[in-house]
Amino acid sequence: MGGVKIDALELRRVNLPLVRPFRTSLGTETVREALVIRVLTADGEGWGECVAGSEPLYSSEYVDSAWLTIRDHLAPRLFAGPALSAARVAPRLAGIKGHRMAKAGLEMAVLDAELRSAGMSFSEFLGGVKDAVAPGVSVGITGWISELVDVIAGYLDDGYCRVKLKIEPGWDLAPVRAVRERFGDELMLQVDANTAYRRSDIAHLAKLDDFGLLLIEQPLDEEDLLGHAQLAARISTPVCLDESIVSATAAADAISLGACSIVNIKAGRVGGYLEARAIHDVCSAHGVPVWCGGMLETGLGRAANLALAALPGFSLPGDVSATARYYTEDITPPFVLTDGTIEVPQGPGLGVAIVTASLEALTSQTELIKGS
Ligand code: NPQ
Ligand code: MG
Repeated sequence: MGGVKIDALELRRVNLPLVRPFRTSLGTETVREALVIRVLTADGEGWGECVAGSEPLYSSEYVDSAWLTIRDHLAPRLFAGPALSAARVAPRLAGIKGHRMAKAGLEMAVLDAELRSAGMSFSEFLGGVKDAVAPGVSVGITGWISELVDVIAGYLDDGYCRVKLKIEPGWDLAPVRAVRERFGDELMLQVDANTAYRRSDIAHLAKLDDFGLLLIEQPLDEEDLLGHAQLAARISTPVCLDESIVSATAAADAISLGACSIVNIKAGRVGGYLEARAIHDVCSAHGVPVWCGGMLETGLGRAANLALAALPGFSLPGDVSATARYYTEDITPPFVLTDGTIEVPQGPGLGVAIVTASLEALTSQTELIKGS
C-alpha cells in the first residue's frame, strides 16, 4: 500500500433507468443519474462513484455540484504532491469545506486503484468478517396500499429478509398496519421518513410503537438532533439517524445526546469508506448497532457497500439490495440474491469488472481532467 501517482481523472455522467419509479418523501425518481469517477495511474486505474443525486433533495450536493467541485477544487489538490494513499485523500482535501459525496467518490477511486495494485479486496482492507450478507429492501411509497403489499410480497419471494417502508405524513400508520396484517409480526420491518416530520408530530409518531418496528429512520430535519433526542425519549421504537450523521464526530455526538440508538452508515454521506469505518468503530464502542444504507448505487458502489456491510458491527440488514431491485442494465455484472444472501466481492479492489459496452451506452457526458 505505497500509494498511487494520479495522472488523470475521468468523470462520467451515467443514466440508469429504474425498474420501477422510486418514491420517497423527497420526490420520485425514474432514472438514476450517477457520477462515475475513474482515476488513471502510472500502473493502472481505479473506479469510484459519487452518490449525489441529480437534484439537491436528499443532500445539498447533486451531480452537477459534485462535478464542478471535483474538477475545479478537489482534482487540482489530488494532482499536487507525490504518490497518494487513500488514507491521505481526506487530509489532502480537508481545506475544502463540505462536499463529502464528491470527496467520497474520489477516495473510493483512489482506494480501488491502490488495492488493485496491492492485490487486496475492499473487504479485507476494511476488516470484513463475512463472505456474504443478507440484504433488506427499501420500498417506495405507492399509490395504493394494495400495490404496496403486492410489491413487498414479490421482494419476500425474492428472498429479502427485512423490509423498509418509506413514510411521510399521510402515508405512515395505515401502510405499516396493512403490512403487519398481511405479513405478520415476524417480518423484520422498519420505516424511513427522510426528514418529513416536525417536532410537533411526536405524538403522532408515537402511534407507530404499536407495530413492533425495528427502527424509525430520520423522522426529523437533519440538523434537529435535539428534536430526535426528545422524540427518542417519548417513543419506544428505536430512533435511527441517516442524513444527520455526516461524520464520526456527528455519530458520537448524536449517541451521547440520546438522539439515536442505531446508525445508518453511507460512505458517500460521510466523505468516504474510511470515515464510514470510523463510524462503525465509534458505534461499536458505544454498543450501537449499525447497518449499511443505500443510494441506488451502480455496481461500483454496490460492491463497496457489500464489503462495508461485511464488518462485524453491521448487525442489522442493510439497504444493499441485488442489482435487479433497481436496474435491468448496470455498468458491472449484476449482484444476485441467492438463498437470501449476496456474496461479498473478494477480488482485488472493488472486485468487479466494468461492462464497457454498457458503460458507453449509458454515459451521457465525459470529461477528462489531466494532472500537470
Ligand atoms: C435513504 N435510500 O435511505 C435513501 C434515500 C434516497 C435506498 O432508501 C436518488 C439517489 C434518489 C439517491 C432517493 C434508500 C434517492 C436516493 C432516496 C436516496 O434515505
Ligand atoms: Mg434514509
